[in-house]
Amino acid sequence: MKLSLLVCLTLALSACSSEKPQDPETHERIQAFKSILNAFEPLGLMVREKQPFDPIRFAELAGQLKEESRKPFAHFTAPPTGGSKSKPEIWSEPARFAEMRDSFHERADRLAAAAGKPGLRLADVSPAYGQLAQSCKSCHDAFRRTVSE
Ligand code: ASC
Repeated sequence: MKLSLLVCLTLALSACSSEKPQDPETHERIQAFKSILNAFEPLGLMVREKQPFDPIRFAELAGQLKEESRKPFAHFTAPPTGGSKSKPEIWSEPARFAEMRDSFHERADRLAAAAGKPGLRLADVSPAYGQLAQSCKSCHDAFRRTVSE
């Protein structure tokens, strides 16, 4: 009884949504962006002083973020057929997209380099973290929709 109610509700809600099923490349891309967040979020907690600053862990996470930061960009080969927030400008303005991608990678590299210094304090890395976060935001503002299509 409860299960059939849940099935009905799920079907009713999906009928309301115009979202198309996610294509395989979109799925890969989203997974890769989530792997970046797995490093970005705990770094942010330390930068915002919600968690104690642990320089060893900060450097590990910044190294992980640097490595993960490259991965989503292998999964932008073709415009999505569904379930994606990617704007068509990614494919119609590739030079502008590539510039933002490269800037993101430079900032991820700079954060990892800053985090690798001995005797690290929060003040040594928070500006580089802020610049990286700004890079995420600028690219999302330019190239990401607020809802999937
Ligand atoms: C996040 C998230 C983003 C970025 C961005 C940083 O946690 O999901 O898209 O940070 O807001 O400015």
